[in-house]
Amino acid sequence: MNKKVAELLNAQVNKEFYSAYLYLGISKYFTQQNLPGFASWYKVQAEEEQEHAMKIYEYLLDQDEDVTLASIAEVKADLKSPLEAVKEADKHEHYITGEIVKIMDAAAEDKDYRTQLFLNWFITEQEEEERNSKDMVIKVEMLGNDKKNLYLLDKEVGSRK
Ligand code: OFO
Repeated sequence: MNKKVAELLNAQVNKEFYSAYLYLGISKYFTQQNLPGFASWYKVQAEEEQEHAMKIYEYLLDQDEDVTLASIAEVKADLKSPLEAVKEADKHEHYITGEIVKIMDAAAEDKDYRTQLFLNWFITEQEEEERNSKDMVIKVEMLGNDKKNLYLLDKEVGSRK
């Protein structure tokens, strides 16, 4: 594998673990706000992000590449409202999509078809995650100002397995 592609994939392992960390932070915020449905939704999301990290980790090892397990950045814990929390997640998903595209570009430049095929899964996944995070922002924007509506929304959101 081309060195640049391997480095970008390595860095992405870290970014996916950071995503898990970020979502755990958001889940914690919602737990502390007594909104267990949202807390559970973001905890499930944190678990999914760990799976994404492991997918890339395993792919690198399968290709006989090394994996650097660098430290994961701290998550700043100063969320001030449910809307800010869901917007933070939405912004992050767009950032991650951009990072996946960068790796795809590097793999395409190197005619690394195997990595492009591998990354297709992530492109599809990001499309779904951007849609989900945007939906969440729209719902909280519409209903989040009213305590009763937020309570009902929390019940709905909490049904995610
Ligand atoms: Fe890793 O799926 Fe979004 O960020």
